[in-house]
Amino acid sequence: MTHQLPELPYSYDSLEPVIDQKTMEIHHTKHHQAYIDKLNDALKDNKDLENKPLRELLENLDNLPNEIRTIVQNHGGGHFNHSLYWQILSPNPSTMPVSLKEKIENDFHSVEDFKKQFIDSGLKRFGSGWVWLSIDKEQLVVHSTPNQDTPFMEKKVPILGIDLWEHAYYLNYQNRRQEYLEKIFNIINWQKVSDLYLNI
Ligand code: MN3
Repeated sequence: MTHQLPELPYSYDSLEPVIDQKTMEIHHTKHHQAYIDKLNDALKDNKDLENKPLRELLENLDNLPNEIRTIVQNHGGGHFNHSLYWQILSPNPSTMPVSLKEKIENDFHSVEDFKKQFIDSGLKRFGSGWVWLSIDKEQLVVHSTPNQDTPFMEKKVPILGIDLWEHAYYLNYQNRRQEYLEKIFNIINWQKVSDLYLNI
């Protein structure tokens, strides 16, 4: 079983004006597909690894053969991170379910404080990477990772991740990463984030 590009649960133009159609189409069919192709290529001579769930590979990078470890970290990470990103966006964003809201208020004082910390963390990530809301033991935490590194590398489990690579926002926002991060809060699928939180 090789890894495949997941279908989006909405059309490429449906996240406009926050994310434009062309960005979505190139991001999904070119960038995400390229991570999958390179991941599959790295695993093709190792049937055991090819059949393992992606998360298991990413949680145990140290166990991989030296010659493919970095490829799986970069391209397997890219596949995982983008698959999560598509899921937690929505053209019809839901309100935040109560249990998640209470957990955020408990761990960040308020939803507004969480958003501020999240945007700040995204702005402080130098170069390309991701900003996350993850579970660290029992605690919700905001953090960022470089490149396509996943929170699993820090023993954290992500429930919300935003792509900070310029390919995710450059056509609309150019150098305005802050505006992209602020606007993207209008299209978060909080029901999905909550499902991930409850099923951790
Ligand atoms: Mn990307």
